[in-house]
Amino acid sequence: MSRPVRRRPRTATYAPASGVVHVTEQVEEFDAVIVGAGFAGMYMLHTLREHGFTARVFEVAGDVGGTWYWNRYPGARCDVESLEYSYSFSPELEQEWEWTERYAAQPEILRYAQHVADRFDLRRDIQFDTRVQSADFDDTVARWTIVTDDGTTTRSQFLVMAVGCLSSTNLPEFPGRDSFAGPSYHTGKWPHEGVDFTGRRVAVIGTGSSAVQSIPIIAQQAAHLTVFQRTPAYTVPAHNRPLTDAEISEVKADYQGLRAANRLMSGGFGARQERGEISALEVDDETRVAEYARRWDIGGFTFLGGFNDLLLHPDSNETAARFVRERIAETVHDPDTAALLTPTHVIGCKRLCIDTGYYETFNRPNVTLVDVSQQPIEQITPTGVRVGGVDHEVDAIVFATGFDAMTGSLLKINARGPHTTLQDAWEAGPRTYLGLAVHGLPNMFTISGPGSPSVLTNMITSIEQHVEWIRDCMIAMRDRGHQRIEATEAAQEGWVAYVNMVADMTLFPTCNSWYLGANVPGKSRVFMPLPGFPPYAEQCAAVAANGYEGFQLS
Ligand code: N01
Repeated sequence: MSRPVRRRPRTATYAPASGVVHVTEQVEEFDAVIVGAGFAGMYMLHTLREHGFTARVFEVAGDVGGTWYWNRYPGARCDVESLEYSYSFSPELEQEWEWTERYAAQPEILRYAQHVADRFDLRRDIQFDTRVQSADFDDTVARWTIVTDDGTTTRSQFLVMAVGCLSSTNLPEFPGRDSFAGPSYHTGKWPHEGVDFTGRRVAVIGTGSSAVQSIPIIAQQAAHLTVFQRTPAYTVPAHNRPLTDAEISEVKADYQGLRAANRLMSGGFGARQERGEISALEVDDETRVAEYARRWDIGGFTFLGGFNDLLLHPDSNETAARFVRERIAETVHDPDTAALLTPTHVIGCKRLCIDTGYYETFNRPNVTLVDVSQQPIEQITPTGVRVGGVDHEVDAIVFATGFDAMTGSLLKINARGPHTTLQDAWEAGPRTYLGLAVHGLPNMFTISGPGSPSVLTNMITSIEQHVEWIRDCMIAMRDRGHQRIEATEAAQEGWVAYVNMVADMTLFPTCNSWYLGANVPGKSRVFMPLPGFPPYAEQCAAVAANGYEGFQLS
């Protein structure tokens, strides 16, 4: 394993002037500074180096892995199958890595990221434990000046934001939150040494994917678990299991074929399950229910793949929603609890959860569900959580309250272009061209930025497509002697209108999801991801083929 870049002592030179000794810093300069060493930053670094560019990665965490470095809560695992949630850029890597389970757990995915870092000797160009604070673009020389929290200044031609879509935790300002006397945890910043809840009374606040995965495991450990639910989740069984040698061999025999097929899927994954090409309303009830039952038994996201209009037509969607509601009623013994767990919104409008024993957990005698949809959490007290005047006493609180998604981590960096800051440019919500660039911030790229398919896809498929597009753009600029690239305002406006138009054709904007920023009080409501990977990838390729249409190059 190579050694990571350490925080360096500043090298000082002495420049006497006017009889006074000044200290000036030697500033290191790179072709690109990359922010973040998750799957996006790691591949960006690797491919830039392979193509003769110099790059430095800054990463807040102590090692690679991004979301898989931080999200160590009990039960954390990927909801895209492990054979598909992996890099495709290296056939050797594909062949040598062995996944053990259908859905990989967090420790295994982190080991994979660490293996990639070792295999491609990435750590020598990554500076860990370092936060990028600000980045200023000097238009006279077309260079970014980047300041990190170790007080160091670095310069680069390009700034690549690989900060992740779900990396800035959302911890609501519950009244009295900091008065709680016991330990509290956020699922997205879980202690590395793990937490033992044995014999303790635990509160989990939230019922999104992180809660759905952790609740069944915490319930097995805790003396009592109280779940505070604002919106019930739709969740489909994972049917996780060990992978067999036969299925691994079958995929590895034509891995690139599977990758190519996945790139033709709307979400960039799932090509091994066939997709229904007709409306849910074109078949009779019996056929439809049989199809949902078949897919329920397979498990995972394929549940929503049986018909082609489940996220387009409310009546079609309702048929799938009804199927899940019936499973909840069948599974949960107490009718009041079952009713509370039953969602009424459009299924898939908030990200579908994939679970192992979630609804069954509410049959346990040590689990209580508290509805906070009508009466919000009133107060966190030193001894628990108060709702509607009732104190629920607990020894520990788990905030499974999600993330300031897609824009949170980008806006924490003070990025300043010649005439605007990113904060000002996005005051009314994120605006990008292709989800890759922002007018007013030249030579800056965002990997899986708002306005690109990103979180609606297998993230690694989207990351690879963006990384390769950015790399090819940098190569084209080098070949043509260009120093500066900026998305035009007109191209950006056109793209924002297009993303809104596509989103409005779907049912996605109909509920209060983090896709819309609705989970963070005060955040602008803009549907951030773009549905549909294949047409998007074609558009990006066409932009490049047409000489980076919509960008100004000089
Ligand atoms: O976060 P979430 P998450 N009072 O935003 C509730 C990915 N992921 O960390 O729905 C009370 O989904 C909130 O309630 P509501 C995946 O993309 C993937 O679970 O806003 N409750 C909600 O129930 C996922 O979608 C995997 O009404 C409050 C919960 O907290 C994304 O990350 C695993 C509240 C937050 O749910 C985020 O998932 C985990 C308040 N003030 C995560 N504020 C897999 O790969 C928020 N809530 C499987």
